[in-house]
Amino acid sequence: MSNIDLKPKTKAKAKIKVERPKLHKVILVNDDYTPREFVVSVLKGEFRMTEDQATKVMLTAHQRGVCVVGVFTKDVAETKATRATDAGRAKGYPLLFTTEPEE
Ligand code: TYC
Repeated sequence: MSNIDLKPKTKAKAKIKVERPKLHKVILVNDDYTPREFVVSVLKGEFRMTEDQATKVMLTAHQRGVCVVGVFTKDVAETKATRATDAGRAKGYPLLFTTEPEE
């Protein structure tokens, strides 16, 4: 029997830095032409909001110019903003949803 220790005395441990993915806001932008009810229907359909939630968000954008609709991973935020904007464009409305990274 050999007494040679084949196991290294120290273990090299790779330190993997795990970072939370940056979240991105979806922002609803006001305009003068898109009907209020249509904005509410898009918010309900694309962002799974209730009538009450959607109405509050729509009114905030209407009164202040913009309103944060929600916060998502970059991919999800961009997909939802594009789909929601396209829903307006399909009806000839200038409805706009943008995204921006959260601080
Ligand atoms: N300002 C629009 C109107 O008076 C309604 C509206 C609200 C449109 C919010 C866009 O993001 C918006 N018909």
